[in-house]
Amino acid sequence: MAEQGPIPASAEAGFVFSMSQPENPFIADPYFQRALAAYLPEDILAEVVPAFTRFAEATISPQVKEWNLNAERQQPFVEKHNVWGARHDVDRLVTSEGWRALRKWGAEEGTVAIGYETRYGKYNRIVQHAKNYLFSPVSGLTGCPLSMTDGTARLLRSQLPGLPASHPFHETYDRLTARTGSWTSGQWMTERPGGSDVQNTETWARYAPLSSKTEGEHGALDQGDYLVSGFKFFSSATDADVTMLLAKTESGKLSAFLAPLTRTVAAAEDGGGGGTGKVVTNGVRIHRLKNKFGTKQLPTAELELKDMRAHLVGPVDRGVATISHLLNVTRAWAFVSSIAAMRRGLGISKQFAANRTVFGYPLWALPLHLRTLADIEVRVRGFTQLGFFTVSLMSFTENGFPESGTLKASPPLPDPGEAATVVLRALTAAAKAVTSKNAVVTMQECMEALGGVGYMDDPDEPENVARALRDISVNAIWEGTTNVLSSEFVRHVLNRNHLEHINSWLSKAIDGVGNRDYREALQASWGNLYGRLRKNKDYIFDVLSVGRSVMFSFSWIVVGVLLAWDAQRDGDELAGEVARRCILNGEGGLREWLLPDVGVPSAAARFDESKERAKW
Ligand code: UCC
Ligand code: FAD
Repeated sequence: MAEQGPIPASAEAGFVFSMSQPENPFIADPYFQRALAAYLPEDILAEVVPAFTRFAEATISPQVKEWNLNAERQQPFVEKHNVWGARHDVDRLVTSEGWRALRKWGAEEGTVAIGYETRYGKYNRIVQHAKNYLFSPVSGLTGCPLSMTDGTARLLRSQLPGLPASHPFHETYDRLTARTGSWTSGQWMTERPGGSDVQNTETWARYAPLSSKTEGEHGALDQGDYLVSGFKFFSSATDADVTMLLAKTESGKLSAFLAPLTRTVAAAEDGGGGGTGKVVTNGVRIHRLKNKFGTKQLPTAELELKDMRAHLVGPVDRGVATISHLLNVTRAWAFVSSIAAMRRGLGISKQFAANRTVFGYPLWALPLHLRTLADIEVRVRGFTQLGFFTVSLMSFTENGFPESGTLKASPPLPDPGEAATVVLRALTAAAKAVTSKNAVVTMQECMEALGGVGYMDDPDEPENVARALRDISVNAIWEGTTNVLSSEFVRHVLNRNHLEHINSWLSKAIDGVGNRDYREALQASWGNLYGRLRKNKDYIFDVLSVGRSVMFSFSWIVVGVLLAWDAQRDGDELAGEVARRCILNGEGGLREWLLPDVGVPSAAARFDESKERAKW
């Protein structure tokens, strides 16, 4: 009898790859812990580390997984009419139970509230965004409405001083910042003629105060003095309680408004029709929900507005300046979520590389694959520093700067006041743009690192890199595209004395870098960029044409400085190697957008084959 050969594989038999169970994402992320230790004082760190460990454990619980799967499987839809064909008083946007549960959980866990509570004092934004970093990858995109809620709260807080206690903004602010029974807010800016250039807005607001006022569903918020009509092309918080929006007034200029999405009919407007007290739409009709590449859990809609009763926020004709308070907050959420996604993608790729065998070697042991992952590690560490430095500055500009010496390991901060505000605005735009753009490239690399399985888009798979790539791609578009933020960056940096404020801070930070090679490389790069910006200050159009390179070069230099400070704080060997690769080799990804002759002074040497080939 012939000897039986190996059993051929079948669907039931043969090799099946298996990934290990996800680990607690806080424990499995030592670099994030290291970064937090630089930006938080010891007493707060001691309190939040156990809390974050518990929260991170919850993020991988079966319950949270189920909510995410449910949000992914049951996409939102709208019921507009009853069976007889009559339009409902309020369009019924139906979202999944999982999506609603995730949003409620996020609010209760304080992803918005921590930024307004006093518990962490000056450091509240850092703790808040550290929590968001853990929440974001499992948030089912509920970070989107929560971020806009945060932004609206920040904006309203700036308006509260001087308003009587009975003014509805007080209650709205309290609701937006509450952990339970909280409201969410939308942000309606984008219209068909343009979302980057909001001056093209076709929505108008007419001053039409009510003759007598009856408090409604949202208290006095229901009784705004303006009636707003128009068409909003993108609304991601279609099921919000309230929204901030832009509209033109009589002057033809933009103003900012706050309105509830539903309201109670007041006696003054009912005209004896028996409708007083009835809850109706506040003039909002859902035209349709969008079909999107990703973010499918999120109910993004086109909205028709007809006589939406709204309150003016901030001075009339100052709509963009007013709503920019909101924009800067949501942009921070965007970059934190981009950084978190990259770290999660890299974690999955590393886990896969540890378990997969190719050509007789474990995947991680192949130098080219290892280099690919190491490059991402440099990038993620750099962006973690950039993101949390920016968030720290946001926290301190809002709450006051720490006493000198409290943060022993933190890089130098700009001076409080105007200098800090100028640096913060530059960093917020740059961090949002560069991390979001890099997140797209990085998630694609993480997908490729898993081979064909990386491309699978199985809704039941929680570690679904394909979905993460689809979802994260939007970060480079919403809240300002890469080029729009580059333009915002250039215009801001070249405005008045802003470049000098930035130079004072950055030069001080670079001068404090102990390693001579790093310091000289950074001085050369920044000296070059600063000199070119100063020389071309009056040629803004020319600088705008290379705005993307300017912003990426600046970001690369800041990332290098922050990594150098990270390395020198305790001489950690790995941190030193990451700083070296970033500063001297330009590794980590930012180099792709550098202005020629600005970045990576040693790059020229790298192409001097006789010197460098042996080191590759
Ligand atoms: O996409 C959206 C929501 C999606 C959900 C978000 C989720 C995020 C996190 C998710 C986590 C999972 S809402 C739509 C977002 N749309 C945008 O971001 C618009 C993009 N376009 C721009 O940013 C443009 O640069 C504009 C609209 C700001 C430019 O408009 P203008 O009309 O040209 O205005 P100016 O001249 O640039 O600015 C007018 C004033 C100036 O002040 P003054 O008059 O005193 O000189 C500016 O300095 O506003 C000031 N200003 C700012 N101030 C403008 N931008 C800022 C800023 N960022 N910070 C402070
Ligand atoms: P455009 O402004 O037409 O831009 C087209 C191209 O022109 C872009 O590549 C842009 O970079 C480029 N461009 C524009 N200006 C310049 C310039 N000065 N220099 C160089 N290049 C330039 N908006 C809201 O208001 N609320 C929401 O809730 C909301 N949710 C969204 C959800 C999703 C899923 C998406 C995809 C978008 C959402 N948006 C929302 C809209 C988003 O903010 C806009 O799409 C974005 O701001 C870009 O505007 P636009 O689509 O009009 O593109």
